[in-house]
Amino acid sequence: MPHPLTAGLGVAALLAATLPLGGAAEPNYDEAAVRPYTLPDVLAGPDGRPAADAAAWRAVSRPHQLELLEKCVYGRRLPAVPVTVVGAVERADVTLAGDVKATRLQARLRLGEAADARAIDVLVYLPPTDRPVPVFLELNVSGNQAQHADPGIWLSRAWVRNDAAAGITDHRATAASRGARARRFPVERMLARGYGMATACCGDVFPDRPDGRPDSVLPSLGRPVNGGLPVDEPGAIAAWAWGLSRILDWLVTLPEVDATRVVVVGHSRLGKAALWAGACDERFAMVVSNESGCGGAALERRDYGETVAVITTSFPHWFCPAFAAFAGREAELPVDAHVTLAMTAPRPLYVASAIDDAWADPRGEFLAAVAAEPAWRLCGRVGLGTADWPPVDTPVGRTVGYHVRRGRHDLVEYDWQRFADFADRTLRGR
Ligand code: GTR
Repeated sequence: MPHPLTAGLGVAALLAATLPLGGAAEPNYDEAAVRPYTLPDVLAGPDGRPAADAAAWRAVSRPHQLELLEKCVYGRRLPAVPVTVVGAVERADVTLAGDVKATRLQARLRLGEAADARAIDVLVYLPPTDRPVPVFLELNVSGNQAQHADPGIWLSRAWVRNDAAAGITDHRATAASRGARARRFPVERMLARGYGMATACCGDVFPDRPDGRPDSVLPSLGRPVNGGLPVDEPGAIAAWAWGLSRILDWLVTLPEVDATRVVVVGHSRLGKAALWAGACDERFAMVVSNESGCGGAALERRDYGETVAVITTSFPHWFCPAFAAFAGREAELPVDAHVTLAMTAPRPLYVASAIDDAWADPRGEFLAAVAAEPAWRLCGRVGLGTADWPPVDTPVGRTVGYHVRRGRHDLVEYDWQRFADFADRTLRGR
């Protein structure tokens, strides 16, 4: 049954019906003031009854829950299109810092066959090996050239957010931004652990601004860009997730890549996209959310940190229009973040928080992972396996991993090392 808030109403009516706050209320940071809440059953099928076994979860409950997420949060899934390499894949043997040998691949992928199909530049580093390697795939915000100081990386052509410190002005990548974000993308250390690293700029798929839709992939997929959008119309997060799947289409054709062990990882807004990519595309063998917060791994019903009202006001282009209608009425959402997380089951999922990142609600991210446990249990696995929020810098979990790192909102070496530890154990049996 369609949810009353998403059935038959126009966006204008929905939004008009949804201004209980008189603007966005101040976010709550007081643990004692968190109102009690009840989460929807993560295993429920359309009749409200929980799946009794893994087969019923797969056949009935999971598709139902996925559809609720489409309708209320991220928008309808976008169809796959043929992906072609523009020109040729550029392959180079490079020596990185610390005398680390690597193969660097760069490719411009054309996404689809429409006249207005868009292209995305993908950068891949692989360790020297004669066997296919598992690869971490991450979208970036500032262009591939910002991910590493390697002067051979193509300068991004995407619209990127201005970052004066990184030499990005006028929304265009410049040589001054080379390596500006390298701290967040430790290629040498991950290669040393036997993993490939792949990245592409989210701006190639959907420029991250409220009016980015006409310059995104969406018109080439026949999606509307102007006027009243359908309430379940996909936004930037859905487009980024779709872009991750199209990159995967190409990655799995590379002989050096282990197609059964591609991990999708994302930080913050791109952590939300990584979760949705993993939900929509089960070819991703493992999913990593780093501090994805509201609209990602953090429970919406827990009124702590960023709220639906704030996020849909600041970033009206990220979610489907229906999501904004739940501002101030999160209890009416038929899903919550635990359902988003459960979409990864029975595959391995890692959720990472940072203790000073109150905006993303670290505890709410942990509690969502706890509440997602039944999905793994039904599939015969242990998910997180604990309901006790661990101390800082103390990873926990089995098929679902979790840590809360000391420090602020960021993606640092500590996080990557834990992702690699978890992938070693869950994907490589080490
Ligand atoms: C914030 C936003 C968060 C998170 C963050 C980021 O402004 O409110 O939900 O996405 O940006 O992406 O760094």
